[in-house]
Order: sequence, then structure tokens, then C-alpha cells
Amino acid sequence: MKKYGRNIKYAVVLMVILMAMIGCSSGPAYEAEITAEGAVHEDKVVLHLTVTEGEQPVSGLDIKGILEMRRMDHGIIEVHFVETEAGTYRGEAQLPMGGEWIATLQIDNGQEHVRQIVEFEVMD
Ligand SMILES: [Cu+2]
Repeated sequence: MKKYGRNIKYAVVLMVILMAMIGCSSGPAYEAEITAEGAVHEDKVVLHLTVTEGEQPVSGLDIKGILEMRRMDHGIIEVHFVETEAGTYRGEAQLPMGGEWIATLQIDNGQEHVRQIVEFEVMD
């Protein structure tokens, strides 16, 4: 019985350490949203990405996106986003088809790298 109690104590300590580690690696809490402008048949689709933190636009980020279709394998497409106004970033992509897309964003604020996954819809 005593041994069992000690194991639980170890498990709790381990859990607290794990939670602290996860908390540390999460970085800034950015909210990212992508709106696609245009349609696949019109050559390039323009992606408008907004990044906010606590409702405030976040400027000066270096953002790369890796795009893939949600339910189909079309490989991956890389996009680099350029800031057009405070907290708004623009990227262009030639996509094989419309539908549900997922962007894995690699956001660099000069000090930290954050990964964020954003879903968006593209017209055919
Ligand atoms: Cu597809």
C-alpha cells in the first residue's frame, strides 16, 4: 500500500513537470486567420492572413506557410507572407483545386518561432 502511494506521488510530479514544459514551449498566443481571395481557375489565389494577440494586430512577423489539402493528397505548397498593413500579411499560391485547405504557419517574431495551424476555404 505504501509503495503504491509513492508511485502516485511520482506520477503527479511528472505530470506537473510535463505541463510546465508544454507551457514554456507554446510561446506567444497568436490568433491567425486566413481568407482566400479569388478562385483556383483564375490562376493565383491571394491569401490574406491576419495575426492578432489579445485582439491587437501583430506587426513585424516573418511568416512562412505550408499548404495542403485537408482530405486529399496534392503534396505541399509553400507560401511566404509579406506584411501589407499592421497585422495583415499577404501570400500568393497556385493551388490545384478548391475546397478545404490547411496552412501550417511558421511564425518568427525575431525571438521565438511559433507554429500555428489554420484552416481556410478556397473556391474552384
Ligand atoms: Cu483535392
